[in-house]
Amino acid sequence: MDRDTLAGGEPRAGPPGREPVAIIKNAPELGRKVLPMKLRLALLAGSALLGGAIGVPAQAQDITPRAVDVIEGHGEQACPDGAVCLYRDYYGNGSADAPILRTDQDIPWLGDYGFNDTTSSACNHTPVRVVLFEDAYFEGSNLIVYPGDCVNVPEWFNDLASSVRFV
Ligand SMILES: [Ca+2]
Repeated sequence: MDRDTLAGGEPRAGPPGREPVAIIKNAPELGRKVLPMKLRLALLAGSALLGGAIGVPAQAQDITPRAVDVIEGHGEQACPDGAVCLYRDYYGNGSADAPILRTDQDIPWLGDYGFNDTTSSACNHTPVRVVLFEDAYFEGSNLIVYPGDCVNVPEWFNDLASSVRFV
């Protein structure tokens, strides 16, 4: 699975004033959280596309109402439209199921989801850039993942990400 492609992934300008989003840890509260408008639109667009598709893999359903979840899975198809997905292993976990963190919001501490210093590859299925940071609260060295990209993190960043922010 060589996903090292920029096809369809030209960097687009992110929303200029995206408000910080508080992380809410339990699922019932997540279900009530109001998403930023651009993300809501992206999720709606994704749902509409999926609604018209036949034979879409089960994993490709959108992740609403939960805004952050961790599943066992593999491959780009496990990352729904509107989400950024962090994979424990390279190449989207290869052909074996392994943990995937899926989010449509900033996460200042990936340890809240058991994903600290874990990420080896990532997919960005949102219209905005996301930045993975070496340290919690968006500090330290960082790596940009552009819209549409599914990439292995470089060796120097392997198992380092501790926070993620949409920009
Ligand atoms: Ca780290």
